[in-house]
Amino acid sequence: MIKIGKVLLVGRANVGKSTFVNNVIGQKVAITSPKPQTTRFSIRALYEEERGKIIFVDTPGIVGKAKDYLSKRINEKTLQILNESVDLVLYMVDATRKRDFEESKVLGLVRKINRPKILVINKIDDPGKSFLPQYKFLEEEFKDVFQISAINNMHVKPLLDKIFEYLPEKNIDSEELPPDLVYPIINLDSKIFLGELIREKIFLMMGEEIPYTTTVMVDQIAERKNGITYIKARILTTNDRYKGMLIGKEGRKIKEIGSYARKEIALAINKKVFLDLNIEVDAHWQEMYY
Ligand SMILES: Nc1nc2c(ncn2[C@@H]2O[C@H](COP(=O)(O)OP(=O)(O)OP(=O)(O)O)[C@@H](O)[C@H]2O)c(=O)[nH]1
Ligand SMILES: [Mg+2]
Repeated sequence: MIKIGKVLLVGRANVGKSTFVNNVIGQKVAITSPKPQTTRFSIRALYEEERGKIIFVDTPGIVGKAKDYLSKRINEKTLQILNESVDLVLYMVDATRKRDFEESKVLGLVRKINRPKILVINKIDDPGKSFLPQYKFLEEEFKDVFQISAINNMHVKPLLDKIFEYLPEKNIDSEELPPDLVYPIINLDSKIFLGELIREKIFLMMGEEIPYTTTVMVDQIAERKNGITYIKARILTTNDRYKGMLIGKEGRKIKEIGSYARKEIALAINKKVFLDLNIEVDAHWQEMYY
């Protein structure tokens, strides 16, 4: 018998949910960036150790006022995930940000989830910008409260101990793992994961609004005879102006994005990579995929 269960991460955008999951697992399974709603769909990833298995369900951050179509759809989809049956909920808040109506909205949603919950106050490594006192009142409502720094793995171990306390004991053989787990190992089927790695670079390297006009489609991954892994991908954006900005002066921007992504992929698979990256205008990709 081992402990095994599903743990759902909920919180507003940018609190550090994906950073937490990556650092606990010890590998990048979800992309992260300083921009809100970097995560666009739920990501299931497996943490394994001698005590058992935790299936973390990372979710897109909930935004207070979803203005555009994409953001609205992401919010709607996230609300559906909150109804999923899980063993435990981690409600993550960001100590470096003021508590505002958005946080109240998320708290309202968390209250409706009828499962055991742990309050996780993240980013306590940044005392200069601490709004910790604003979250103090939540300690009455949540029996278990952990102050952590997901980025530095600070105080994460006691939180993991507590998570395991909540998980049920099961017979491993009878327990099926979800089929849609993200494995950070890149192979010929890793189109979605590779697309995410490229999309992350757009979030990190482009100005405010551009990332929200884009998605990335990986069309082909092939092992070439010369030992090079060939990856063909397209960045979709919604109009020509954005396309121009993504290309940049003399094609510099797209080159930078491609080179950053290629280096990370090459390092991950320990092979030479050729990334054939193009930009396409498709005014309707959001309705197609979300
Ligand atoms: N100082 C500090 N920054 C952190 C910490 N955890 C995450 N961050 C930063 O916060 C930003 C958002 O992190 P993400 O992990 O992408 O946040 P998220 O909650 O998954 O965001 P969405 O997917 O947009 O909902 C990134 O720039 C992270 O580097 C932390 O413990 N301390
Ligand atoms: Mg995220």
